[in-house]
Amino acid sequence: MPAPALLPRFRGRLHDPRTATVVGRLLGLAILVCFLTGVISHYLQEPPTWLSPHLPTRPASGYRVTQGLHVISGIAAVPLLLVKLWTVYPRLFEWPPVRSVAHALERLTIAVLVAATLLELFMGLLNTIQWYAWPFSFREVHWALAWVIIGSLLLHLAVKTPVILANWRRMPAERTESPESSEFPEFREPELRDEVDRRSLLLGLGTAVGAVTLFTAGQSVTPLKDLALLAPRDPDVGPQGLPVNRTARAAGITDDAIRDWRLRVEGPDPYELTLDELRAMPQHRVELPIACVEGWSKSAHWEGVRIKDLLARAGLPDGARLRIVSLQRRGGYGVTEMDHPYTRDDLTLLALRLNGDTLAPDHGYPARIIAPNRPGVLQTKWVTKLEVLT
Ligand SMILES: Nc1nc2c(c(=O)[nH]1)N[C@H]1C(S)=C(S)[C@@H](COP(=O)(O)O)O[C@H]1N2
Ligand SMILES: [Mo]
Repeated sequence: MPAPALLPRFRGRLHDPRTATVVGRLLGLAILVCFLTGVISHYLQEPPTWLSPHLPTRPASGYRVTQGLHVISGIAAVPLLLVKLWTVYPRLFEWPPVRSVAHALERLTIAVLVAATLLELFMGLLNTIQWYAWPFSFREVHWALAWVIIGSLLLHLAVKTPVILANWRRMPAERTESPESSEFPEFREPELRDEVDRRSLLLGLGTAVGAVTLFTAGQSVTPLKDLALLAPRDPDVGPQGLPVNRTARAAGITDDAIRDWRLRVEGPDPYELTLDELRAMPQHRVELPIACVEGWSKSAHWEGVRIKDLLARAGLPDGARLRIVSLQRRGGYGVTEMDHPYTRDDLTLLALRLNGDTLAPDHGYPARIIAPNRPGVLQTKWVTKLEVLT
């Protein structure tokens, strides 16, 4: 069947399987890193019951690294995906559009893969600038789409294995040793010309990936912080040198609530403490990062009382599973849960001080949680009650 005259014809030489393979490999690597670090983030933030008693609290900065990588690889995937789509988009106009059932299914898989990946990256990017413009839960949809992407990607790779293998290595261009071919580029072998063009394309792509990475990675990679011109967050900007996601005012923390503040610990031997009584308990100093899911992170010095000591005082010397309740009355993350590995860890504090001073109101005054290898969203501020869960 001849193709309708209206269909565009493509003469550009980089819409070929070799270019698609080379770019696809890099994109695949970015997606793999993004997926694995995303799985880690998901399970640290919302562990299923069977996993929650086994979460590792070391390395203490683990989440800072994995979530930093998650956002870095996601951002790098944007130019990679755009170039990959440019390389293969003439396939959209293939004729006939469907050759067999298998071919129809293959095209459908690719449609799902492309749509899901575009939406996933776009949602993620908006999340890093704290724009939750969705009528649905960001986290649930981001998580579900990740599996759609991995499933359709594996199918895509399986179908394309022969093409990928055939193009994995550069074809040695079969030279016909004629003297003109080396002196006059226009007489060179077509394969050789393509290789030169492909190198230019990859150089441009590499520059784009390098630039977006270099100009954003500094929000979590401290040595690059002065280059983070495109990063939504400057890790240095905020009270006590630390960014703030939700301010005390936004969380509805009133002066009255703070004036009457007590810490209540509910366990076998429940008790209440005033701030002065808490300050009279043994204080410990730790250096731990706040690592936000949105990709910024910053290390700080915290001082306060070990959660372990507070639980021992309530008759639970080995730690316990906790519900942590904050003064916050509206919005998410006012109530969080913390399992054994964290509550018995020496580094997990109910922090009263940050970088040498009393906590700023926006950082959770009078008291907040700080724990190792823990997503920022679970480092609860304005804590007022610790409830033992059984
Ligand atoms: N009660 C409460 N605690 C909270 C939040 C919140 O919204 N409410 N935000 C969390 C998030 S998303 C992050 S990244 C950290 C930020 O801590 P910081 O503002 O002290 O830097 O606090 C966490 N603690
Ligand atoms: Mo966060």
